[in-house]
Amino acid sequence: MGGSTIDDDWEFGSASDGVQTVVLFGRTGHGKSATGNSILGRKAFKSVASFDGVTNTCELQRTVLDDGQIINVIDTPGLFDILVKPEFIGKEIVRCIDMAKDGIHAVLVVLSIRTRITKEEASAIETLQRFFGNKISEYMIVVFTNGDYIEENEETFDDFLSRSESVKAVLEICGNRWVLFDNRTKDAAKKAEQLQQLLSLVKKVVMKNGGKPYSDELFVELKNGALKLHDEAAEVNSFEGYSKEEKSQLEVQMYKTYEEHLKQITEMVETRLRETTRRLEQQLAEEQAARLKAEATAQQAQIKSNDEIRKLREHLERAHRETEELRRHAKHGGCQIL
Ligand SMILES: Nc1nc2c(ncn2[C@@H]2O[C@H](COP(=O)(O)OP(=O)(O)OP(=O)(O)O)[C@@H](O)[C@H]2O)c(=O)[nH]1
Ligand SMILES: [Mg+2]
Repeated sequence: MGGSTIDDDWEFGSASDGVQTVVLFGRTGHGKSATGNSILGRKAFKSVASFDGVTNTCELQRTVLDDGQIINVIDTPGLFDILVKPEFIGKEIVRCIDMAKDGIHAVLVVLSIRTRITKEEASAIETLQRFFGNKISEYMIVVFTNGDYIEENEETFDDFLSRSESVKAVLEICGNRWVLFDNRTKDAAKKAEQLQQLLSLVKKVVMKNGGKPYSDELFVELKNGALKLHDEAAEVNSFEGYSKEEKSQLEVQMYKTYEEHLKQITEMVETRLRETTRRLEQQLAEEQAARLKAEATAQQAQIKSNDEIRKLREHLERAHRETEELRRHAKHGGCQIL
């Protein structure tokens, strides 16, 4: 995993307590990096209009809020985009977990309201939920970007919501926590207000989860591996009677073992990813089959009811003809039928 060795600025133990980590998640071009920059209050992440993905790898930036709260913001590439290879996703997930270290306090699901939100967007979020388990939903907040679009088009946010079943599905997964963001605004008051809204949602999520960030065995494995490397490096440095060459050989060996450990975790992630995708595809196929079956049944019922209507109509026409016949007979026979 490129560059994923132990960082010099990694704070162990209590030093990292109190730091909150938020991860930006979403498909390419929805405004993850721009939202990250809005949170940081500076242009730290590259954010431009492009047909291709702009962010190629996970990146961490840090900010200190007015109240002293330290926030780590992790920007990610468009994971779970249709054409992205599982090996790439696997590596980036490991990189992201490695950066988050103690866990994730909030997952910011970024969705642009300028883009049509389709089943693909919803299924990317569902894949994330399946991959990490339902617990991750409790950390999710939807950040709708391009808030300026609503103003330009004199729409209400409810109009936008009512147009898409997929958005409703995403909101449901994310516990209906959402905020509307305009990453292009120059209005300082608006900037401050929307950021405040987002931060108070993050605070709510943190409180609801008892201050415990999201973490699972992957986080633990990665952290343990890195801690081991850190301790071993310190130990080797303290060795007396070893030459510089001997120490550097030991270090090379340590890093090799650590890289091996990372490789194993990446493989674990890839396996879990493949299994998640397989299950999701199977579920979608089952849903599709059930839908087709229901449609066929409804069609048959329609044919049956059309058939019955036709029979009824024939029956009525026959009755009508017989009445006419009787009427004619009665007329010729001198009786009167009303
Ligand atoms: N008008 C407007 N444009 C926005 C807003 N947010 C993002 N954009 C623009 O949308 C484009 C894509 O934004 P990015 O931040 O690069 O999107 P991303 O999700 O990081 O994309 P990738 O890195 O490719 O995955 C850029 O041109 C941004 O300036 C917004 O709120 N309003
Ligand atoms: Mg980006």
